[in-house]
Amino acid sequence: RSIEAGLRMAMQREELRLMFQPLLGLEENRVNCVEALLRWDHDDRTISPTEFVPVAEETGLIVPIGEWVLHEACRAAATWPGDVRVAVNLSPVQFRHKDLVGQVKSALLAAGLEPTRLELEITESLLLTESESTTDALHELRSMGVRVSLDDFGTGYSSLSYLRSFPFDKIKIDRSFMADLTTRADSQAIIKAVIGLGQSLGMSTTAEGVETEEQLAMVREHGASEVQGFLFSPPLHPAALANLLHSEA
Ligand code: G
Ligand code: G
Ligand code: MN
Ligand code: NA
Repeated sequence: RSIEAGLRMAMQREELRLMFQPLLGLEENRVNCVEALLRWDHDDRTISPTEFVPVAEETGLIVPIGEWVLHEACRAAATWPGDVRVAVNLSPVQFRHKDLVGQVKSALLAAGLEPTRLELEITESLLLTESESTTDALHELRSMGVRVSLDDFGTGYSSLSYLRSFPFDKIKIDRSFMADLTTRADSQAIIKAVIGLGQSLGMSTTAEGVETEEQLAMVREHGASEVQGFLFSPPLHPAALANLLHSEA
């Protein structure tokens, strides 16, 4: 397929880049964490990861691409002021590669970044294929000080059992729950319950997809730790993100 052929060349042609979306910590009222989001500039357009990550996963290209993302994200975070963390999305396929832990270590070392400034976001689908080596890798990363977040929470199967399978640092509540938050009592009840669940388990909670003041007020009232969404900021170019962080510092 043409996506596959193009993707094989994308790295050497330097067509991949990262955008950075800041997350607002509600207690501190500042940016504690920034999510790295991959983009592919190809043939005069920018292709979203929802289009090419599945192809990259099928072909195994996600392993070198994911390694590039780790290095690039850590390198950027090392230039940010203060102790702002960077969050990197990991594909389940990267866990099947035996040296994921080594890749993470070398990205941190090359950038001179403390492990505590890296968060790894994994989805429930990773744990669907859960094997001992996956949880071993997660435990090893976490013992180094790297944080681990459960991304898109609430969209997969048997979500609750995943919370028992690994001590996540953070639960990111899928943005589909945000869409009708202000009009549907059931969405409100679910958000409130998930935030409470996070609190009882000692996990922080991020509300994704916050686009309106009403949604912000509601998740704040229910005690979410952090918000992510277009209301606070869309994904930014690296220089714009650096400016925002320097203006806060
Ligand atoms: O930024 P955007 O909304 O287009 O991202 C769409 C999806 O792609 C999200 O689910 C996000 O988690 C995923 N994604 C973004 N960057 C990366 C990346 O570097 N690696 C992987 N595996 N997924 C990513
Ligand atoms: O699956 P993941 O949470 O990693 O996806 C992050 C994606 O969500 C990014 O591609 C980003 O562009 C998108 N996103 C971030 N904030 C908002 C928002 O407020 N509304 C919507 N619809 N998408 C958002
Ligand atoms: Mn994510
Ligand atoms: Na998400």
